[in-house]
Amino acid sequence: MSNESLANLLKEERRFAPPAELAAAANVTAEAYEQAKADRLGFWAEQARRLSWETAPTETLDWSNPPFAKWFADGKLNVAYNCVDRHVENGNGDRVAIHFEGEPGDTRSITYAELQREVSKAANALIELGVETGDRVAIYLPMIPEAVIAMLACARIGAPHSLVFGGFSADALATRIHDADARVVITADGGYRRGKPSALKPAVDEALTRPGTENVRSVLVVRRTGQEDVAWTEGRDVWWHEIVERQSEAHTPEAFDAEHPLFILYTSGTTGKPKGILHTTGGYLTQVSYTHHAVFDLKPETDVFWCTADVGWVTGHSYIVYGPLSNGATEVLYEGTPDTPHQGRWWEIVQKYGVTILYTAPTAIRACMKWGDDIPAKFDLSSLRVLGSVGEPINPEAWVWYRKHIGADRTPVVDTWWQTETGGIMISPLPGVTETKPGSAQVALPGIAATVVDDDANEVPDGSGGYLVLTEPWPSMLRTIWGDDQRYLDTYWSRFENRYFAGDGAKKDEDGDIWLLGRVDDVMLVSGHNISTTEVESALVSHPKVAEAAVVGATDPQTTQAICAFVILRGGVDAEDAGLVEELRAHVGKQLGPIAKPKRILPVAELPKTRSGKIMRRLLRDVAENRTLGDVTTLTDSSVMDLIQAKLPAAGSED
Ligand code: 6R9
Repeated sequence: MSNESLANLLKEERRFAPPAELAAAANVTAEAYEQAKADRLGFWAEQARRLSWETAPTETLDWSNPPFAKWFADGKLNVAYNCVDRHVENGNGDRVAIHFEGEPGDTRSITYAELQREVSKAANALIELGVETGDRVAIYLPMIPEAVIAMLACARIGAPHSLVFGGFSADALATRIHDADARVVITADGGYRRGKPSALKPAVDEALTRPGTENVRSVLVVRRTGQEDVAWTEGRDVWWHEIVERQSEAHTPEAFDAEHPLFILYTSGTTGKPKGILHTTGGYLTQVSYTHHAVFDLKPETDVFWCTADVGWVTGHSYIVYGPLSNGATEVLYEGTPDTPHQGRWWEIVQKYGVTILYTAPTAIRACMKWGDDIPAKFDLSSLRVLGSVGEPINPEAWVWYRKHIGADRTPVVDTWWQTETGGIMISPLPGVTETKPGSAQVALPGIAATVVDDDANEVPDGSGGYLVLTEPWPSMLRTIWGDDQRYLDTYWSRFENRYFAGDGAKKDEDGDIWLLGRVDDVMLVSGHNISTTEVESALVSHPKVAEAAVVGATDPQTTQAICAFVILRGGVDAEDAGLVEELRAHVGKQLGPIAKPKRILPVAELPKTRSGKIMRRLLRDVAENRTLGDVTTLTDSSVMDLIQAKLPAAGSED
């Protein structure tokens, strides 16, 4: 997109200084940037001292065989000890670790002392099931405390876990079990979603009939919904309450090498089989612990933290489990959807637990905007002091709404950019330091080196766009793709020499602040101009009649690609209104220039999204180009695509 349209986009730019009170007591100040700049490795070595090591590392980074990094390689530690036991030993056993809120309204508050007992019992149960250090354990659970307990139990015994979203199909589960060669699966009879129990165990049973899953010896089943008709394979299936409850509450954690595998997490990518992203122990825990402390300004004695992500997404791993618990936080874990049983459920939870820090995704913020300002206004949200966003570029409209209607125009909003592959937050404002700009993730954190380059790997000047790259290794970086070093090299390190290419387009504004522009695979080419989907979407949702938008480039004989927009309208707007499409096209034209006007605009009721809220543009491209739909196994709700296709008669007629 031209610099002129960037200038347009930034024209309405507002800035928000950190609240004085927060800045005065902030965990991290501007000095951290200086310190890290002067001695990056020394800075990370210091952050590693946040953790309790059985053997303190003397080495920081071993980059002798790039891009295969080793961090803190001669150190030894136990992740579960760091997330649980040490807080009990420090006298904080009575502090609540997790306030669990089930969707039906059942609750359970678990202190650090209880968590230590639960994790120890679960670790002992896994050992009884024959799980040894290094064995992989697949976890396919709803958002219940046992998910966190199971992850920590695996970490405690050095068995890497592989979480699979509860919403994924038996096929997706089987592929992941096979690729990781998992030996045990931990699941539940079901979980609650949208007011109803939704079964999980049948998908496990089906997955385990597929070739490649034969090495699964045991299936450990949590009873959550109490559904009566749970099929049972004797000798393989074990109830959690039967085996875990009878275990000893004592388990001595063993220290593992800093580079011992902690977990594998699959990302679907755009094509091909899912990539098993491998994270290890010491570097990962150092960075998630530090970033959670720095970006959210967590004060463990007084804050109540809530990350609304699913534990099956990397955000749940790093900012429900390992970051907050390593910092001794008190946090909320909520099982269900934001609109069950009513659209104020989240705000009711914030009020009930006095949540002070909320971390969520732009898609959820836009849904709340669509439901109306009056809903959060009914609740007391005055406890909130920091708001975070993750998962997609947040359009300035949603950012401002979030700050105003959830944060009382007072709280900083931190837009955090990172990936499954990066393990922890990489680019984000610091709430006590940065003057925030709606829509921009702004600056690399202390100790992180990110920039924007052109096709030839040259750093672009301020005010221009290109590709986001990371120029130095970081502690929580992926170590490889499980079982496929070559794919690791090809996917991330081959586009630019010695630089990690994140796959995202980005631009630097006149101040050098970074604006994320979406996946480069999604960039559209219209009559010789590169146009980012993010910018057109952002322009569309800045129109008062549009709640959400997804934009794709569809092959077009005249212009190479034509911009095709799918929009969800705000409540009360008539989709049949004859002038609507023209009005929206004109609005985009005015904001970004005539070249960015969508050729087609289609009002729809829903958009296809992954469970982490990312729009699956690939599927919309299939629709816009009249193709059979590709892989839908990672879609939250596959019926959405039928609805969209039905709206598009030309495209829907194919199969
Ligand atoms: C944590 C997570 C990674 C991709 C990433 C980018 C997008 C995430 C973002 C963002 C703009 C942000 N993304 N956070 N884009 N601003 N604050 O989302 O991991 O699911 O692996 O996705 O998500 O495109 O490359 P993951």
